[in-house]
Amino acid sequence: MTQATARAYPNIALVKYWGKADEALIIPVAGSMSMTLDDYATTTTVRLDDAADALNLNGTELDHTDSATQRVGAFLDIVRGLAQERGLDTAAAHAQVTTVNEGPTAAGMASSASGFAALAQAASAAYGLDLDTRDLSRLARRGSGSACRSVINRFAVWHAGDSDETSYAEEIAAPDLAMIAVTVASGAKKVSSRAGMRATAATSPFYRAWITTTEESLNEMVRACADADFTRIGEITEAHAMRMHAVINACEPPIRYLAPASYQVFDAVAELRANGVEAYATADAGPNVVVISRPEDAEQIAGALGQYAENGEAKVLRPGPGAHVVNADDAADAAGATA
Ligand code: 2P0
Repeated sequence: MTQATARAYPNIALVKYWGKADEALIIPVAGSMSMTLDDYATTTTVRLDDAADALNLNGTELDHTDSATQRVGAFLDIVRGLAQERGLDTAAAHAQVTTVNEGPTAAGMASSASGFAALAQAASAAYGLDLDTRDLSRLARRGSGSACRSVINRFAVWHAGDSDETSYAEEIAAPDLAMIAVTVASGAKKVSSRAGMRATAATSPFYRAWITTTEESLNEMVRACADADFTRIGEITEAHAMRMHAVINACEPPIRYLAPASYQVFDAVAELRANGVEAYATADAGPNVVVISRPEDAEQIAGALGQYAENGEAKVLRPGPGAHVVNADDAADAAGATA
């Protein structure tokens, strides 16, 4: 029986993905840029067998009618399609998928990114596809857009492209950074990113401006990374995050992901800057805030921001590896650690 295990980490975007040009292929309206994290891993095993597709998530066997099982099944259909194109005899096989998330699921810590990056890597290996990094990124994108960036080591730019072939992420050089995660609420968010993006495209009057400014922000961000200009990277990151929340807030009916506690963290970060500590804040489709800093300032910033975290502690994160196959012993260790 063929099986493979892979691990991937979430990523946090400095220039965000928010809006699709093609819903079916998950082609975004603009490019984005992110850092892959070194913690909150997803470890996924795909084992081919003759029974129906099945999903075990964090130790719970999900029903085949569960939306997560169906989304994984639809993704496996894409993998089987690739296997068929290559004439592989695995093309008809179903798969048992076992996945363990070490981070909070659906709380803005990008579990769908690490999840589909790990699944793309494990499934492509189990089905015998030998994909290079670009093709693996394209495949992960079909599961969840941001997953194409979690395939990539350290820092990734997702080129929006205009087709399945041209929409993928690749590594870019950037100065060494730290991220400080301030988890103000770990519960699941009320509006999924997917639904929020659709509502924004359909009802936000600022959507056109969002698309244009995102492309501009990405170009500027790529330049700032090439120049290793931390200050500019930070300024673009924070302004761009506020613009994303602004375009989302302007929906009808309004959508609001940030909570009062989130704004307290943005204020505390501004105060740190006023006191000479360079830090900049961003937030995804949820209330949690992630702060970027130079590595040497991270512990001090985490100390200052811990009081805003639900559990009293802000967590320092560093650039991590892209999706990769792991051996069975490592996988058992990961499962044991969360059991
Ligand atoms: C990002 N987010 O760039 C942005 C910022 C959330 C806010 O990518 O519909 O879960 O599966 O393609 O990848 C979340 O979007 O959405 C996301 P789908 P996904 O990180």
